[in-house]
Amino acid sequence: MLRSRAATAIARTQARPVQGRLVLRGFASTPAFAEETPLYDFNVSRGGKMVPFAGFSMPLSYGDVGQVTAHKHVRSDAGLFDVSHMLQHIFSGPGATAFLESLTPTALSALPEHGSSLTVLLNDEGGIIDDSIMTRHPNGAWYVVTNAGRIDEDVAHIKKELEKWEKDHPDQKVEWKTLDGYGLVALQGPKAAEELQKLTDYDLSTLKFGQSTYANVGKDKVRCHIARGGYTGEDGFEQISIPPEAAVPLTEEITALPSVELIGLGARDSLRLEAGMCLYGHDLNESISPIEGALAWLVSKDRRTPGGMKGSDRILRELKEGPARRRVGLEIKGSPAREGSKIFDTEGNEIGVVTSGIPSPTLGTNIAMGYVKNGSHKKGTPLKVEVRKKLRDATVRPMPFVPAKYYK
Ligand SMILES: *[C@@H]1O[C@H](CO)[C@@H](O)[C@H](O)[C@H]1NC(C)=O
Ligand SMILES: *[C@@H]1O[C@H](CO)[C@@H](O)[C@H](O)[C@H]1NC(C)=O
Ligand SMILES: CC(=O)N[C@H]1CO[C@H](CO)[C@@H](O)[C@@H]1O
Repeated sequence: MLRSRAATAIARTQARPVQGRLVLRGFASTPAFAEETPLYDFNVSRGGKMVPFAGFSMPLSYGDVGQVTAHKHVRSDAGLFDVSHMLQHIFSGPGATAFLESLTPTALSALPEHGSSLTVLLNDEGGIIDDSIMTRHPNGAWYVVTNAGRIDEDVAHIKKELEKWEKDHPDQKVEWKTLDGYGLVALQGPKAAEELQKLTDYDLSTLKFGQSTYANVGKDKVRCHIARGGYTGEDGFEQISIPPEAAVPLTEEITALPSVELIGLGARDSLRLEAGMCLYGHDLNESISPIEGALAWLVSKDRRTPGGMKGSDRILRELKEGPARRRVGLEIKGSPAREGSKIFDTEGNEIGVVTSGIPSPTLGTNIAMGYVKNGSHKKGTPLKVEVRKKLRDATVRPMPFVPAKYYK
């Protein structure tokens, strides 16, 4: 059922006690963990400055191009990101839709074929184990992408849930595999569609935000899963999933397109923060619910019933009464806040913490997101943020900071 990448994650976690017992057994050896993506050599040969990220060696930037220049290129032209470190899964079989739905608060069964949704994996307390994009393929199969930094936790969780599912639903089988060795790249920016169109016969003007397709791409007509959407807030294709043998040559072809530059993780982080998107492990963690995380829109109306999703007691209560803390956007005067900067109300009471912060390359102001106490979360609320031992004036701002330009 499981191919090697997930199996490796299981092996690494097999001795981890969860609630006082060993949950994962049956893998005798612990193979070395693959920490280079299929595009590692490609990245290095293009002058990638490789840094450790979520257990992988990933490009922070390329060549001498600074983060702000790379960031602006994505907003004006198009940028290509290697995101092959993320885990790609396929779930299929008669029980696939219902099983995945049981892990999330989202009405996945209402998605049309080729439709995708951002969603979250919930723990029993309604906390977020990971965020994920789930796409319905034809024949009831699902293409799912989860975060690299959460491979151990996600794989252990899915395995445990699947064992339970198979016991309770013997007639609703689920097949689960991970796409090992596949490349995954994101092409983002206002010129992404016109550039990618040069490499495919598929009419990309028919592919809207939140939709996916299989299309033949490049001179070798490689069949790729392509999903339109964007973590940067720009139009583009957040998921171009490339079979192993074509991962490097096709990435080279896309990179050779006139407006396309390779963009590293540094600019990816500033772009997603301007777009108001969360980075798991910073803006989301297992103690945070979708309501606290300002992701209530992922909790579908027909799931909002007692027992209608994992952690429904807490999630329904927070929907009704408001959560105790809430993720907000902030604009900060004077100096950029960073993760961990404390947030105060104007009376000097500590009311929260910054989870991500940058000087915004697009806006020229200091932007951040963080969690504040219920009551201090409204747009325009004046607050204070401690940056380098000084309290700076801050204001709660709506997100995204930079308006999204999706192709709808
Ligand atoms: C989750 O994030 C919140 C906000 O940053 C933080 O206060 C809390 O300690 C984090 N919890 C865990 C388990 O990491
Ligand atoms: C949140 O604040 C509102 C008023 O702004 C209040 O009615 C509600 O009870 C509060 N909820 C919690 C959980 O503190
Ligand atoms: C320019 C550069 O650093 N190229 C390297 C790319 O990666 C391969 C294998 O990792 C090296 O052999 C090259 O020297």
